[in-house]
Amino acid sequence: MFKKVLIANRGEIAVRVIRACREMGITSVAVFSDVDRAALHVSHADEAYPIGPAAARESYLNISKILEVARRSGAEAIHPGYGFLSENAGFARACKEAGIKFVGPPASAMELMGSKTRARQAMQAAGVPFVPGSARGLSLPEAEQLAGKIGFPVMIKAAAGGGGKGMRLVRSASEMQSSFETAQSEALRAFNDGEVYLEKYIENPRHIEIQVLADEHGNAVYLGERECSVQRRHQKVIEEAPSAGVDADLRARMGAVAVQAAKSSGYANAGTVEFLVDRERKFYFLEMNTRLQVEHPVTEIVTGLDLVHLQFRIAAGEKLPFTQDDIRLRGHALECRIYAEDPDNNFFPSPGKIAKLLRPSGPGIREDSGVYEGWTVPLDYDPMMSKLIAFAPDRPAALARMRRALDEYFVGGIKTNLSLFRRILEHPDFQEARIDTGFLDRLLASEAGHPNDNDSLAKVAAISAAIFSAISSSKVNGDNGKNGKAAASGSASSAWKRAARFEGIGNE
Ligand code: MV4
Repeated sequence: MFKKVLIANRGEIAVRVIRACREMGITSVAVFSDVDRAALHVSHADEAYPIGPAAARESYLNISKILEVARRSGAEAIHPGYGFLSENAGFARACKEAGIKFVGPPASAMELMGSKTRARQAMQAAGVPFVPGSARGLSLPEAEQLAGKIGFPVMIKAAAGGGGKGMRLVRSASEMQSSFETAQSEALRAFNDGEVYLEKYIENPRHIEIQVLADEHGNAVYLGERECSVQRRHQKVIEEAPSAGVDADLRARMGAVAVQAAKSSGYANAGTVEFLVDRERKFYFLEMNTRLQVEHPVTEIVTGLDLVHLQFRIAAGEKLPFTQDDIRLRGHALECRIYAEDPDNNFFPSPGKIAKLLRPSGPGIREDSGVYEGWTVPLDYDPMMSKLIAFAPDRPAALARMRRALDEYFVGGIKTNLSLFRRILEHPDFQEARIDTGFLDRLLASEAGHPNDNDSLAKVAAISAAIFSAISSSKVNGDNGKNGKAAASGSASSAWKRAARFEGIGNE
């Protein structure tokens, strides 16, 4: 096993990986930009080195700086986390040339999956089902002809895209030329590669992904699925495992395909195969993510495995310590991505100083956080603060735990999307797991013009509580039990009282 590892990332995922290092007896090396000097990952690590200005291009994306720190500190391996350099094949190659182990797949597999057309060709050869369309880049006349054959609506996608970047929905032949030209020029501008291809459009699919693990000796397993349909603008908001839309038979078939995708691409380490699942439960390969994903904890919980430990063991050359038959899924896990953003202002980022932070805990709760009270969330990076994970033996119990944990969660000083999760978890369609990739947009559209007023209600409650405590000699919560009314009924008024007591803590 490695003795020392550099973590080329920041925030919650850097903390997550550093924790695994500590558990495995690996010395951890953090890197930090000028605005991250006091960041949480820096204080968790055994060693920390500055790598430059706030701008990611000059720090967390600066390959030569990071390799220089690896050499200087004597790190034998680099864990890239997610985002930043995690899917950069050039970085993986540069690590190899520097004699440093990249904790991830070989650069060749990253390159293959980075090109959506090359990936489709490889998956076609491997017999993996994918959305009807082209497996290579097209000209406008070719695209028009193919669209006529498979029927509208279709999607034009950038070969170098992924994750929703460089996509265009085309509803009819008359839109084809302008959509094609826009997609092509967008792709050229964003990726320096104008190659576009075409797919049949699947209306309101579910987005379901399969976690795979492969070692460097040709063994691969799947670790079940994650339901990722609750998203906004291609940003996932809530993930869960397992998916209520996947039964044992579908799971086994998707799992076999995902393992096939990994084996046929020479994959190693942790990876995720993304699928669209239509209303008839037909599934289609979409793309493969060649990194550890944000939502990996829900898989860890239902499998009982530690994916980061396994990543290190695989990177160190070990064989997978289990076979497919050893994998058992147990219970249900949900994850909410807590962002410093304003749900009442189009989810605009809301970085700033965290004046007060009360975090949930207790049975069935895990929080993977990258922040602490008193720290200032910088505006230079993705404003995700933490991931709140709830788990229980079944989905209704996990939902109840998540709702309880959200009620315990309080962030003062900056805006967060916490109230959005309460709205989602209260929605009957979410409770019944009637979700697809259109769910959150429909929920937000139905609430447009009815702005979420939880925050103003909380202020009213806080003011009421302040007046109450000023004019009364009893404690703010002194009515609890005295007049026979328990405050734990879960009613709106008890939620206000709780909010007021939380607010009160910060102001006393
Ligand atoms: C699609 C699709 C429907 N049909 N492809 C969006 C992200 C990128 N990875 C692919 N995406 C989609 N591709 C076809 N042929 C619908 C989406 C899509 C989507 C996919 C996953 C999660 C959320 C989504 C939201 C809107 C559209």
